[in-house]
Amino acid sequence: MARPLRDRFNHGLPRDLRSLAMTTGESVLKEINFDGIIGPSHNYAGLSLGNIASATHRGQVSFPREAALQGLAKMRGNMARGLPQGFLLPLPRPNRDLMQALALDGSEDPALRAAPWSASSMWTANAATVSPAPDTGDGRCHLTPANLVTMVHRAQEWPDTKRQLDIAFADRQHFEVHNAVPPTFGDEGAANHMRLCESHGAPGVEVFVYGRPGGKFPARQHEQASRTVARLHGLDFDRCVFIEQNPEAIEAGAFHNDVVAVANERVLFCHARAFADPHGAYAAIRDAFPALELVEVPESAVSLEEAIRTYLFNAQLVTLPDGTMALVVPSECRESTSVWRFCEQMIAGNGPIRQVIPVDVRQSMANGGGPACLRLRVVADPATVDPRFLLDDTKADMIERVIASSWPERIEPGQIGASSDLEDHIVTAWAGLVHVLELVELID
Ligand code: SUG
Repeated sequence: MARPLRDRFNHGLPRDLRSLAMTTGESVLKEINFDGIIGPSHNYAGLSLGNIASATHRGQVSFPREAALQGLAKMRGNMARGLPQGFLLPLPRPNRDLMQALALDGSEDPALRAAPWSASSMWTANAATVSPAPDTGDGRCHLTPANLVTMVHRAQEWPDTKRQLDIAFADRQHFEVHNAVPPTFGDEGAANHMRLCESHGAPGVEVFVYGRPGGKFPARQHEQASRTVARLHGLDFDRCVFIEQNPEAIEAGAFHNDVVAVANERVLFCHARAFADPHGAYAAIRDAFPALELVEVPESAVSLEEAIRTYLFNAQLVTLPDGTMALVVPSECRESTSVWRFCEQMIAGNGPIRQVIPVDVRQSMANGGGPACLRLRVVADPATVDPRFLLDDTKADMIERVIASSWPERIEPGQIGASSDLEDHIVTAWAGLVHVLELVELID
């Protein structure tokens, strides 16, 4: 007879003992941000319905080299702040398998033709959902790539993303990498997942935020996808919270929860209109995690529309080595009167967020991706991760040289899906990066 599911997960250190071990201060688990290196095919094809930035910039000229250098500068900034930094590589584009699967012959809608060229894997917050070892039944860190089924240009990502996760987190003593959940249930990964904990290495409460379909724009995260991920990861359901995103927020352009909320350790920083039933959501989170420190931004201080336009909440809320918290926001926040006023008042008060740091990721922002979209958080011992995916200054210099010398400077909308010169350029640039990073197993 098959053992009960819970037993099969319980071959690691029991959760209460793990909790004790974590409080001895010997935890080597750290939050590592894995940023997506922005790929050489970065373009504005306007593929994401419900993503206002993507729709607004549709048809504009893109600047892949500048985009990738902006992303790298953000990584360097966080490294300089003493934060562990990793990266994932762009996925190979154009994707010939998808071109074939869509039977592209030139007669199709240009948006469909652009899908195999998309550089959307840069937004690694959508690469996977990650449950760190202290939260899981078997005491290993579990990762489930997101199926991203709602958008065809994103649905192609997960098998290639998994290929990288399988290499980066190959150490089966410490990691488990699952397949994506079945495509019936849309899953957008960490963009709809938050974690509250006393410290990154301590057991956490995982918060899954789903949308309900039926509105003007697609609700991309299905509740059953969230629940499936929680079961796959062997989470304790008493330490999970499932809450509904506010349909008004989705209608206003918050196609992912991380556009209206972000959490770090004890802190949840969110807009008052982020959740369908905010008071019910806060109560449920507090019930599971009584130490919650809520920083809620009222509509009167920053409207939902302005929060979405500036991506105030699509920020990296990080714990600095001195134990204080900083919010790494898009530079658009600095330029908004209401948002910046709120930030200044927040810092002047005695709340948990002590610094607000603007960063320029405008090329990504124009497609709806802020600082938080560009990173996947993995709590792990860096020594257990394949070092080829971890960044240091020397490697950052190497990556920068490849980008500066081989990424296309600009892409005109008409070139996407049409120019064989551009295709050669993109393929060669990508292969150059893969070689420099000694990850040739990613080449077919
Ligand atoms: O899925 N944009 C992405 C942005 C993802 C942001 N991620 C998070 N919030 N975590 C998306 O909508 C634009 C593609 C285009 O128009 O070419 C795009 O896919």
